[in-house]
Amino acid sequence: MKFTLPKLPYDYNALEPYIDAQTMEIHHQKHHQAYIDKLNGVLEKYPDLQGRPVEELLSGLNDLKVDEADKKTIQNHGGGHYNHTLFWQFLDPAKQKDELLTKEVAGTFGSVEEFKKQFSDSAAKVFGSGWAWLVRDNKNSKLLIQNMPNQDSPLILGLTPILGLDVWEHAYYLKYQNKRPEYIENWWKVVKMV
Ligand code: MN3
Repeated sequence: MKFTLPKLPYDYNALEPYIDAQTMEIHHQKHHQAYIDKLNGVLEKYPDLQGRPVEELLSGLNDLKVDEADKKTIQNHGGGHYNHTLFWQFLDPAKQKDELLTKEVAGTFGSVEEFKKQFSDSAAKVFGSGWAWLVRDNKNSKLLIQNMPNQDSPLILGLTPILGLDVWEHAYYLKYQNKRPEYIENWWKVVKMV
């Protein structure tokens, strides 16, 4: 069974004016689709890995019996597929809140505003392409902010993603050009959970 592009739970223009329809459409149909195609492509060589959930491929990456180059392809494109699948779900024109998470975030970081400030600062500091994540450390269940380069999934480090922000230029360049901090600030206006 091959991986397929998940449908968005809203229209491409639903996040206007903060994230524009053209960016959403290209990001979903071209970028996300390309990660899926390359992931499916590399798995053609490994029938025993086909049908395994992408979470399992990523969290067990180091134990996969595959060539090093193919492992890197699974890390990059499996991560790309997994990260983007989550990213679409983090966005919500209706901005529904998760009260329990909001409470925990406030408890961990001092306040929701302080969390947003720390998360935004972290996202602004990603050098080149990557993501900022709010994750839960599987070792102690604590929340923390963690930047990841490229499409590396937090799962690789034993961290469970809770909320993530794509700061690759393809996520914002059409509308924001070099103004990543402005994109980050506006992203909070269409994100759910906190
Ligand atoms: Mn992206």
